[in-house]
Amino acid sequence: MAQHKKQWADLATSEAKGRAPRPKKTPEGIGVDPVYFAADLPEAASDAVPGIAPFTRGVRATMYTGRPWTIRQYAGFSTAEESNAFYRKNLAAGQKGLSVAFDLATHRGYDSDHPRVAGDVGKAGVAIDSVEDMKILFDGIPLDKMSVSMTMNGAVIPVLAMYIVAGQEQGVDKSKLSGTVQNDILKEFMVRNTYIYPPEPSMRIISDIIEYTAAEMPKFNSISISGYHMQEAGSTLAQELAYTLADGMEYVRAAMNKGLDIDAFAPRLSFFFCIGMNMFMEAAKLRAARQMWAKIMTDFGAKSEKSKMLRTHCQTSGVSLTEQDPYNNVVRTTIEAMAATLGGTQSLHTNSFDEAIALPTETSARIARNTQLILQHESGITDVVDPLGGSYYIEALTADLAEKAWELIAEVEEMGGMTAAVEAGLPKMRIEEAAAHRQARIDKGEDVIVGVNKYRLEEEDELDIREIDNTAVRAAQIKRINAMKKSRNSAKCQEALNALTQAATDKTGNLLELAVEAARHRATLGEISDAMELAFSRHAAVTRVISGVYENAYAGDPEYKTLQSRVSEMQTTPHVLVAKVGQDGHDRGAKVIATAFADLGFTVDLSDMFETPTEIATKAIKLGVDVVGVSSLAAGHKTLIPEVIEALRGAGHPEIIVIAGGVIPEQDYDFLLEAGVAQVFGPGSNVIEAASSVLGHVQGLRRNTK
Ligand code: MLC
Ligand code: 5AD
Repeated sequence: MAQHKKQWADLATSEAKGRAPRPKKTPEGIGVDPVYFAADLPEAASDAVPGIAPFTRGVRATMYTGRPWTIRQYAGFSTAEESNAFYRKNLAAGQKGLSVAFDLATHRGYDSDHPRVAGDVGKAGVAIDSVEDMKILFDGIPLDKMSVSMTMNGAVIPVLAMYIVAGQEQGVDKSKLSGTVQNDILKEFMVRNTYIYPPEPSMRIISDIIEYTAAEMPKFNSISISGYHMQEAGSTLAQELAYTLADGMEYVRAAMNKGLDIDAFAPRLSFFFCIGMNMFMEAAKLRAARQMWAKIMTDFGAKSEKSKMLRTHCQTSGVSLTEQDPYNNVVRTTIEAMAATLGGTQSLHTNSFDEAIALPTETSARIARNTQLILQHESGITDVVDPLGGSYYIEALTADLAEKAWELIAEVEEMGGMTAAVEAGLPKMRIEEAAAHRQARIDKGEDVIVGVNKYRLEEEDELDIREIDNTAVRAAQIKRINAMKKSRNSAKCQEALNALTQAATDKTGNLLELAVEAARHRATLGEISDAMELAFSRHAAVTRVISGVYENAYAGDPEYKTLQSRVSEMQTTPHVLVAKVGQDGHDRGAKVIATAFADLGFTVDLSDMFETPTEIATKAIKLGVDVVGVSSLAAGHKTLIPEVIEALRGAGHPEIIVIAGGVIPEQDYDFLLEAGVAQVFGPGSNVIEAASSVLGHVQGLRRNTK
């Protein structure tokens, strides 16, 4: 066999005029050879059977030949009425399962009338304040037939409680409900940021939910252990794989520590991965994940085959899509959807092509859905189980990725498991480093993104986008909350809330069971969250800026050097506050900007998460910054950024420059500029160029104030 390799290497070297072929090093640290041979097949590959542990080739013997994957499009916006109408239309057009996107106020445990969330209500998902909203959301959708996924982690107790009650009031007992709740808090602390309580009580919430659903809801998946958001935050695929499985191990331990039998709950643990543009590596990742989880569960003592099955949902990667030349995104999403299905996913969301600009419209959602329908009905992907099985390359990659991921898992385990590692900030730091490296490669043109750093259009066409009238949604929600509070039995409601606080304090009882009672008595989502907050408190994360990545990536680059000198020649160092406002937890961009600017010599402060516009303005003034750079990725920019400017002006500091960055449609640029924003940086902005323009603004400011 070695002889084949040698034969090929000689031929390839002469074809390449004497240059010996070399492996390509991936961000995961895996060397990918230009060609693979039978000798590269790992030993286990030839014995693998679909439907038999370790399930490398799939969790089912028949896979898609028996039943295709579930087309499950994640969606939600505005009010329950509007989202319900959207769901019904999508189901009529071929979607098979539901997946609810809640707004950020709901995620963070605030009712729509809470002053902190004025800019977030109904924006990035649907606003749900009580059982009444939940019933409207599923009106006309039989919950005993439809499997429903709910992406909820922070306010998971009230949301699941309201879902259970909405089912009961629809005539469906909880034992008949099928679906999934995300309920994965560890990755929230790492990357997604919609936590409410500190890690320890949050872990209790998870084990209470696993306990309750294992006993009462046999068809319901108690958790969706998610790597998706790690990749979106910039992780490598090995990191995504490793930290997701390590999170899973931690949840299994938490449930076992409660005295639960592993085979009673493990069959209903489910997973969720991101599928980006590295097509073969992504398919290999899903194969490696199944193989590794089967081993992990066997080592934990699981006996049932079902406990060893890693069943997963996948979503194509949002961060891989571009604002520029956005129809290219249809192609990207198709490639990613192929990787997910060739890798054997159970359920899939395909992103819409307007992803980098706004929430999907009817049209963009239709194309996203049809991408899956075309794969299922026209491509032949469903005809054969594990079509990639036996490929020299895929099988070798599966083994290589698993090896890398085992190393990272070992590192976490040495720290005492994922809760300890998360508290120490290790995985977060590793992911942030990987994110900064990736951005630097894009900025330098080493990683090509068509239409962004190569083949860029001179002029872009305008797109129709979905706009949400956030003020109207909020007013409607407040009206319904008030009406409900008037008609409920307040004493009963309060009693149920008190019982919840008591159980949270005493570490007794099951929080979900008690919350079901409170929800039935029309306690709101905010009230149920507050009842637990009294015992648990609210978590505040520590923000940190890593350094050196840009400096190293640009070592020896003359333009970078010039920019650094321009910064250092300023009489006083330019000072920037990189800020997140409102409940938007997407902080990859803010972190990357902070890192890059700090490396260039700016003084950089990073705001805490979830601050109000007034709090940001106050902080900026106190720090004496030149610039506030607001990063907005959850559609709150038109409300929240002007409020920052107003607050600065109101406090007598109109000179502080405000810059906006993030997912901001071109259509909104003029509005923001008129409101006083100095410059807007959309998706695909080159970070070094942005730094140069910001420096220009600061130089202008200094000239004016001389
Ligand atoms: C499947 N079945 C088969 C079969 N294939 N039966 C016979 N032959 C075959 N070949 C059976 C299954 O056993 C199951 O029944 C039923 O059919 C459904 O199949 P499934 O494979 O379990 O699919 P599904 O119900 O869709 O469940 C998939 C899942 C689940 C297990 C991954 O957890 C899920 O739907 N997750 C979705 C998560 C999600 O949408 N998240 C969105 C996140 S968005 P039975 O009886 O065994 O159950 C996000 C973005 C953000 O997070 O905001 O940040
Ligand atoms: N509707 C549809 N898709 C959404 N996403 C987030 N919120 C919504 C929503 N309300 C998708 C985007 C994003 C990923 C986290 O989920 O693709 O990148």
